Amino acid sequence: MASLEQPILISFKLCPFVQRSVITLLHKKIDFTIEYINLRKKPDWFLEISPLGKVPLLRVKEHVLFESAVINEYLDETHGERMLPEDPLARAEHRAWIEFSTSLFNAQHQLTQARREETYYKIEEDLTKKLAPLERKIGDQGFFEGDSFSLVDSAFAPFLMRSQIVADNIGVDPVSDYKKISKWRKNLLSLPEVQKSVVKDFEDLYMEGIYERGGYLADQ
Ligand SMILES: N[C@@H](CCC(=O)N[C@@H](CS)C(=O)NCC(=O)O)C(=O)O
Repeated sequence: MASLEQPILISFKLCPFVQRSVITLLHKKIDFTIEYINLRKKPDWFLEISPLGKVPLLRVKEHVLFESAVINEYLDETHGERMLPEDPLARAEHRAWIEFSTSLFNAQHQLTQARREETYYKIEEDLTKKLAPLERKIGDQGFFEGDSFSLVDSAFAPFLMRSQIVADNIGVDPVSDYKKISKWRKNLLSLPEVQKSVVKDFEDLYMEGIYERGGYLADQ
């Protein structure tokens, strides 16, 4: 049974931002409760406590945290070994790359929605270009930096997981142009905290969403 002190993560099964926080919770081995809501029919209690009407939310005692990057930093500061560097400059750099990961989620999502061939290829080209500075920045040991899992790894893993699913099911894979990111993806997707961060039928749900949207990607 869930303890009253356990944080509660308010979630949506397909949300990459929620997934970032689940990965951090699992990596830190923090006991938590997860509660799914339907974003198409947001419950009143959720709208009352969510300033932006978005998931994830983390309920901690009488507090409600929002914004996945903030939730992750709170979890990091309060549990176990730090997942951000001690040095302020390095830490700021990690935060900047976490912010960058959001732009990849957005591009990835737009790619699944584009209807016209021309729009689709423009988004795909932009997404592929966006990966170039990341390839230059990341290390070659299967993590963002060095040989340990950081909050940056946690932030990018949902994008990398979705890119692998699309590669496996549709054969479209901008990541495959990049050697280090491909290695990073393979390593992160082999980790238990990443594998267990989504529901069991996540791949089917994600692909169903793509086919339901009926964009150009679904026809590849
Ligand atoms: N910057 C936010 C983004 C969260 C976000 O966009 N969540 C989406 C689901 S993936 C959401 O709740 N959207 C509300 C809506 O669609 O109405 C974070 O990092 O937590």
